[in-house]
Amino acid sequence: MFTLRTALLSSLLLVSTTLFAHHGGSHDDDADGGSSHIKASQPWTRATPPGAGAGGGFVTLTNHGDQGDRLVSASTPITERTEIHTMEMDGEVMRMVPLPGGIEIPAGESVALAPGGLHLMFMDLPRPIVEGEPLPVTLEFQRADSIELQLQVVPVGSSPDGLSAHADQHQEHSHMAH
Ligand SMILES: [Cu+2]
Repeated sequence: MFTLRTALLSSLLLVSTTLFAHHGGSHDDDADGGSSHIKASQPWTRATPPGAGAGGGFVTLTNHGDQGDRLVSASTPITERTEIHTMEMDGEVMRMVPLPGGIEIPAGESVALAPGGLHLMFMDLPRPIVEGEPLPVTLEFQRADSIELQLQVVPVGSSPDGLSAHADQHQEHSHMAH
């Protein structure tokens, strides 16, 4: 019995050591030839009011490579349906337009997904997006390795500090989504 407990303890220690190593940041895939030329900055989303059918996701993507690339899809465990959208004026009305081909990210350039423009759209939400509970999202690219993000969740209708708010436009867009 004592031996068994010791063995269990050792394997627990082994597990926590492995986890710690990952958190320590010494783990870097860039070194082994992985294509990580796309960097993501300030990923965020808004909390959704109860009953809202959809939410938008925002992030700035920068292509540090010397070839163009493309964001082809995004996914999150919260829903099976995540789309890539943009916003266009249709007469007086701002409408969202799905981009099934994704978003081009030219070499050396940054593309901002932001309220009132390009965004990720989390559709058919089975539960609200909750303030303070980071939302995991995986981005898939044509060339670059996929990126896993934790979207900061800000209160309904607001934007993270340092970003100008276009809350009215996106609010209207959200209503049309359901
Ligand atoms: Cu949308």
